[in-house]
Amino acid sequence: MRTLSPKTPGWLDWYQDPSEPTFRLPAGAVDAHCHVFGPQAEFAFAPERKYTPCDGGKDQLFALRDHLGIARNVIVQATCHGTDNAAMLDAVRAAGERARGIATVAPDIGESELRALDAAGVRGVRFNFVRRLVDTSPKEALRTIARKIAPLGWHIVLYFESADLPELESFFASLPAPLVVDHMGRPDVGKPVDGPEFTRFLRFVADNDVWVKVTCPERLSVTGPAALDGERHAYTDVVPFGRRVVEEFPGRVLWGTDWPHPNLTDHMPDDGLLVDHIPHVAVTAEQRHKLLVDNPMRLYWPGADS
Ligand code: 0GY
Repeated sequence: MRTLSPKTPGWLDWYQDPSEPTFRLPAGAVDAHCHVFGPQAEFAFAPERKYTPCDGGKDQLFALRDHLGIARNVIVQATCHGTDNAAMLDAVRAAGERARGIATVAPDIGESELRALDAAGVRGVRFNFVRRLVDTSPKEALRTIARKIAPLGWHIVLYFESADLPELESFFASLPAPLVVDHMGRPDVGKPVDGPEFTRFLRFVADNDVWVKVTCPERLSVTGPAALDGERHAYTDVVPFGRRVVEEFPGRVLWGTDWPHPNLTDHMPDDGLLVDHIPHVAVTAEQRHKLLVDNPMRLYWPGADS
């Protein structure tokens, strides 16, 4: 029997028994950014991974989906599984039409393998530039992947630190597929929302018709999960950033839980509280319907009824 690797020291496991959100998600709401970790006994983690997480398999993801009132998931390949998409694909298949996938692939991937991924429900690839997660992100290799996936109508999910956008922006703009940015481009929320860094990000989004995931307040926040005035209102320092993106690009924003929340070191979010963050960033019913239903359906389930 294979020996299982121990979790990374200090690893925080996902939140047990998340609270019931006060905000009721609209029918058909999509969690457009979540992962599965293993379970390790069934799906080995990649040798080149930068962390070894707790298990967070499909059954636990689907239980959270049902608890929060989510209709569908987009399951994004996590770096701990490298280019072995088996755990993600198993989860997407098991969910039937209720999930889509984002894969990580190598540049030498063949057309038949890409078509098999498409048939299984994959709709994009993820390019990761976060140095603590990947050793390298060679642009020529990524360009090759982009050229191969574009004919399938897939998109490219970009994960990068805000400080790296100036260096990466022209490369991103040259890619031949729609772009989707994780976690609002990871702004430094200690800086002003009107400051040069976030303004540059918003211009990049506008100029290139980029989609933005309004995700991970728990990852970006400095003030943290402390409730405001006893209300279920956490991560308040992230609100102006999320609100700005939703106001400027109402038709190209997506929301997600980021469950099982890899690599958080100070606290693990109550996923119920993350749902209650939504009405603070999408303040009208129309904005919320676009964010949670119309936009992800257009990108991941075009033509389907929500
Ligand atoms: C996220 C964030 C992180 C990790 C990954 O694939 C991953 O390992 O995405 C992170 O550590 O910032 O998007 O879930």
